[in-house]
Amino acid sequence: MELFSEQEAPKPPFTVTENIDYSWRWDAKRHAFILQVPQAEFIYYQHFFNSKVSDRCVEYFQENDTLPWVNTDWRQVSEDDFAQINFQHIRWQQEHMLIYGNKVPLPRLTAWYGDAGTVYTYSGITSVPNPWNKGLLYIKNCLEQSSGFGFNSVLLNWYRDGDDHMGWHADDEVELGKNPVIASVNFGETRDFMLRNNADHRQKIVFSLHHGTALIMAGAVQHYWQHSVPKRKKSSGSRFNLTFRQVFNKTP
Ligand SMILES: O=C(O)CCC(=O)C(=O)O
Repeated sequence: MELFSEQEAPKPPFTVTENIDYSWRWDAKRHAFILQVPQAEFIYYQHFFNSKVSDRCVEYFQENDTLPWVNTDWRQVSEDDFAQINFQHIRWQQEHMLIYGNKVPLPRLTAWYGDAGTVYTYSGITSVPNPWNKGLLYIKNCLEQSSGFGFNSVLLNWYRDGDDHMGWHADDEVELGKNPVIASVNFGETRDFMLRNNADHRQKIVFSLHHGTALIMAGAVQHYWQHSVPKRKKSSGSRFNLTFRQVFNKTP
């Protein structure tokens, strides 16, 4: 090791199209990249959880009384069979949405957890919270301690393979307040998380979210930017994404 060598700042692990007026810095204290773009700030922890914790989370989310979590091709499990499986920790649901009057399954599995009363409605689906469990509280506490933000609920998304995805949208539901802070953590397969500016859809940001990453979205991002997780044919395994949120108008 060279004496007095300067520590090199890590390279930014995201791509931003040239037409965006942006700046970024490495926050050595938080061990995170801070990316600033018009009307939004992102805090990106490239290694938020180590591989031991991240691997355990992948296992924890799938533990059940019917199928092994390592080799199961979840895509092949029918909706009816899936509904019979008793997951030990997470109450996964196959939700449906209405498209032109037809009921179609969401292209992923979901679960909603939170403090009592944190009812959340998105894509016409109203979710009543499951009570917190040990694993989710552990993740929530880690995020709260590192970021200084507080959260009272979490939406879990299970992308079984590269066909599962999430279309362009913003988390701008009224119950999340004016400028919601949303913290996303990621386990399993790497998938791209994309943002585009509402004005022309030509300004784009891409975070490649791998096992153990955390990404916090803050500022007015939900009013000026949409995000999505596109299909990726080459991705064959499961990815778990958890977005921690603060729901304000709790129902009694
Ligand atoms: O899976 C992701 O990274 C994004 C999830 C998301 O957009 C959402 O829950 O609103």
